[in-house]
Formats: sequence, structure tokens, C-alpha cells
Amino acid sequence: MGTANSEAMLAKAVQVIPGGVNSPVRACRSVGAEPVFIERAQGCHLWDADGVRYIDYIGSWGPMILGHGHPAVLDAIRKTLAKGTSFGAPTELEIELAQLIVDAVDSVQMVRMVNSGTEATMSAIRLARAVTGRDMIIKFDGCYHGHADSLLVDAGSGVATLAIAGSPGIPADFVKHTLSVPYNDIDTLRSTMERYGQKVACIIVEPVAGNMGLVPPRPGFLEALRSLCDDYGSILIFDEVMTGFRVAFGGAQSVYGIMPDLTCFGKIIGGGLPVGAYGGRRDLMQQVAPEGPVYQAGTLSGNPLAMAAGIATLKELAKPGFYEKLDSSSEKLLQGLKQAARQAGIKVWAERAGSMLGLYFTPGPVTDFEEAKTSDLEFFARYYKAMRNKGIYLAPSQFEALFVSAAHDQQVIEETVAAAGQAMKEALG
Ligand code: KE4
Repeated sequence: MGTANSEAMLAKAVQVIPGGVNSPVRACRSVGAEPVFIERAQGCHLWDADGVRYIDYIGSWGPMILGHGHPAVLDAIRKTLAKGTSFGAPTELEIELAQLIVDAVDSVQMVRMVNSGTEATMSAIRLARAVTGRDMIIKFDGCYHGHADSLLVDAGSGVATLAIAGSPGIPADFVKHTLSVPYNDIDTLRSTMERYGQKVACIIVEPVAGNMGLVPPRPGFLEALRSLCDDYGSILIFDEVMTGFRVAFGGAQSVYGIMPDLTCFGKIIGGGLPVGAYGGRRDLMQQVAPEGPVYQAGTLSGNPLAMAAGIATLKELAKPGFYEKLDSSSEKLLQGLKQAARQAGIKVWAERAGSMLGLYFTPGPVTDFEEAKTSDLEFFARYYKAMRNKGIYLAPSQFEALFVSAAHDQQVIEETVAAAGQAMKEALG
């Protein structure tokens, strides 16, 4: 069916949108491909502008855990739409979604809705700095928390370094309070806190890292974060924008048994519409305006359509057996991909956390960003293109996770595994 329509759309798009896309990764630059323009989606499938059907493992980068076009979500949006789209005033729907999150996540006693994960982490950091009166923040190499200035940093060379701005346009002053240390490296973290701890407002972490591929926390890592934050009076922020309601209904924190002070959400809680949120200990959240002095605001925060989509989504996720079934199909996919690599004679490192999977073309282990970067990126690019040609829609970057939805049934998993085996052999050349 070709790509003529997508190519024509891209030619027009680049005239009026930077790179033709509204978020950089969608441009597929890192794999040397061009994006296909999506026309529609249903279940686990996407159709592009040329009518080509794909099995979707991006799922809008996480939100579409139910699959696309779930009837309960669409009905909820339609019913709400009939009553209006945005009021800039409180609605009962906001109470309902906030209560669902509070009931689902033990560490969250209050929550504030925003419009993206970036807003959620940016606001949580501001709150942590306000309540501690400190400026320094610690993040981890390879973790991504959105594009707020103080978080958009590159790890400096060396081990625990003062971060360097990750983009032009970010003044050095804006990142001089940001430290970046290797993920899963407890010793470096401990020595960093011994040196800076009294100045550290917060440590922000992806409890399962999904922005360098898929890197789970090693045993003791999250526990060390909790105890070091307690020792030095720093706020522990779990960025669960991706893992929240993804790896378990209670998020990664419920899987690993760690209570952060603040948690950031996004993606799934909006059911595919723009939502973010941050929440946590009541004593902290009561410092947020208008109850407290920490200012944060948003025209469309708590938008009724987005609330309705999020509520409908979480209600489906709360149903008995949802995660067990999703974990089972995700495990089948993981084992299938490993088997395909063995049969192709390729060394891979592959893991999963719930229905988030990572597949690296390196023998591994992959426990941090430096090890993730040992993956053969040229091979990944060839694999990506071969898979897309076989109708499998993967993230166009080695440093992204793969998402399975409830709509990915046994047949689709088997089709994906078969395609992966062929794609790996083709990528070998
Ligand atoms: P948004 O501002 O994109 O809603 O959320 C930022 C964010 C924060 N925290 C985590 C753990 C995240 O994964 C994200 C965003 N994730 C990327 C995918 N790796 C979004 C895709 C994109 O940038 O287009």
C-alpha cells in the first residue's frame, strides 16, 4: 500500500510544524525512518493514512492500556461532551478522579490535576523546594521527567556530576542545582547524599525506568532512596507518569512496597486525553495554592472530558483479573521475543515490568544508562524498520519501552513474535 499519503502529509507538516511533529520522538529520526501519519485506531491496531494496519506497541506512549477506542471510555467522553467541554470551574468529575487515585495509591492523600507529566514533575519539584527551603535536586542518568528546565539535563561526564543543560535555551543557572547520578548505583547515591544531602530538596526517580528502554530497580535501590531521604530530610518523588496504573493498579510503589512523599502521574489517568497529576502526603499538598503558598495553576487542569476518560479507564483497570491477564500476555510476548532472538542467534537483554517491556541488542546486563547504551543502535534501527514493514509498530528509539494493552490477544502476540524472528534475521543482513 506504500506510504504516499504519509509522505505527502509530512511534506506539508514540515512547512508549518517543526520537524512535522508535535513531539520530537515521533519524527523517527533516531532510526533513520520517516513517520507514518495515523488515520484511526481500534483495539491494539492503528491504520495509517495509506490504509496500512499495524499492531501498536506504543499505545500513545503509555496511555492506551485498554487499547484504542474502548467503549466505556468513548461513552464517558460522549456523555460528558454533551454537557460542555471546559468550564474553568470545579466539577464533580475532578473529585471522582482524585478520589480514585487516592483510593488506589496508598501514599497519595491529596492530588492536583495538571495537563501533562511535565507539569506534574515541575510542580512536584517546586513543592519539594518550597517545603524544604532547599534548592538542590537529584535525578538519575537516563531517567526522563518531561522538559521542564531544571530536569532537562544531560548527565555530565564522570559519576555524580552537576548536570549540564540538555538543550540550548536553558541557562546554566537553571540546572546548577540539579545533580544526576547513575540509576541503580546505591554507593554513588549514598556518597552524593553524604556530600550534598543537607542541601537536597528532593530525589526524583522513575521507580521503573522506562526512558532508557526498560530498566527495573535492582533490589535495595528504592529502599536506599527512601532511607536516604529520611536521613537527610529530603522529599522522595516517584515519577509514575509512565508506571502509574501501568505496572500495577497501585503503581510501581505498590509492587516494590516503597512509600514516596510525592508521586507524579500522567498518561493512563487521562485515558488518552491530556492529563497529568501530582499528589502525596496531605501536609505537603496543603502547601499548594490556594490552600498554601506554593503557586501552580492551569487553564484546562481538570478538564471534564479528560476527567471522564480517566475515570472510565481506571474503573476498567480496577476490575478483578485485569492485571493478571495483562501480565500473562506480556510475559508470553517477552518469552517469545527472547526465543526469537535465540533462534536468530542474537544476544539480547530483555525484561519487563508489568506490561512495559524492554529489548536491547546487547548481551547485558542492562542496569543503567551506560549499559543501555551498549545496545547495537544500528541493528535496532534495521530491526525497527523491518518490524514496521511487517505491520508491527514499535517505538522508534532503543531508549523507549514497549507497551502491551488489554487488546493484545494471544493471536496478536504470536503474530508479533513471528514477525520479530523474521525481522531479527533480516536485520542481521
Ligand atoms: P509529558 O509531559 O510528555 O506528558 O510527560 C513527561 C514524562 C514524565 N515522566 C515520565 C516518566 C515520562 O515517561 C514522560 C513522557 N514520556 C515520553 C515517552 N518516553 C513521552 C513521549 C514524548 O515525549 O513524545
